[in-house]
Amino acid sequence: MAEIELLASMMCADFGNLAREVKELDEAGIDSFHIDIMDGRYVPNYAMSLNDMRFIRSATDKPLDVHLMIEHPNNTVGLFTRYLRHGDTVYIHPEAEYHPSTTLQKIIDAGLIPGIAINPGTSVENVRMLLRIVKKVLVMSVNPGNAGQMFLPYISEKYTELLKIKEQMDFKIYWDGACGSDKIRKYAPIGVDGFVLGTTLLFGKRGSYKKTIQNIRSLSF
Ligand code: S6P
Ligand code: MG
Repeated sequence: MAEIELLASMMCADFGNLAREVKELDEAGIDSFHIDIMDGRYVPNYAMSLNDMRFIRSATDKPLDVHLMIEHPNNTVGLFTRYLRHGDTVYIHPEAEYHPSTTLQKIIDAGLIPGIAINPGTSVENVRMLLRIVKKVLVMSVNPGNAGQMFLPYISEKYTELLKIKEQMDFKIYWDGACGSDKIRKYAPIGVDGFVLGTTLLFGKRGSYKKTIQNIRSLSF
């Protein structure tokens, strides 16, 4: 089994000590920083924005994983891509766009990794064509907008479908929302490539990030 990727959901970090949070997570061995960008329209929250992303981009050499929860990202995706670098990912929500493939092409043209995020209420069938374009699929197991929500069990069948399609195509699958140790134990061995860690497993815990991340990695063996 390939080693799983662990991503820190930075909207859950302590913003009073953001520089320290990034440094500690970086040194603790996190693989990538997940940045939840919201516009208060596509989702009922604001969370992080462009300047938060820019700061984190400047504070680490690890990849950023930018999850755009905004309406019509085609209009503003360039604001984000211009500050990102080779190896960084940008996800859009296909439902938020008239022509998602045009927006994905902008991400590709910027030299970045294109991804789509799939809402709990969106079926794999709805995004099937886009799976040929993207390199990453972020499967939401909560409705987008907030951390600390309950896992929605009906999304599980999407993994079965996506893992099957993945055998013929070239994309990776990531878990986003309410990621607990039971989910990593179950889904890492069957081929889910990475997990976004928020309040459920990583933030607000006793002990160092290093110890927490070591414990989480041991779940997948
Ligand atoms: C939700 C967002 C996610 C969460 C993360 C929180 O809109 O896309 O990235 O921040 O999943 O994790 P948890 O464990 O608090 O649900
Ligand atoms: Mg997210």
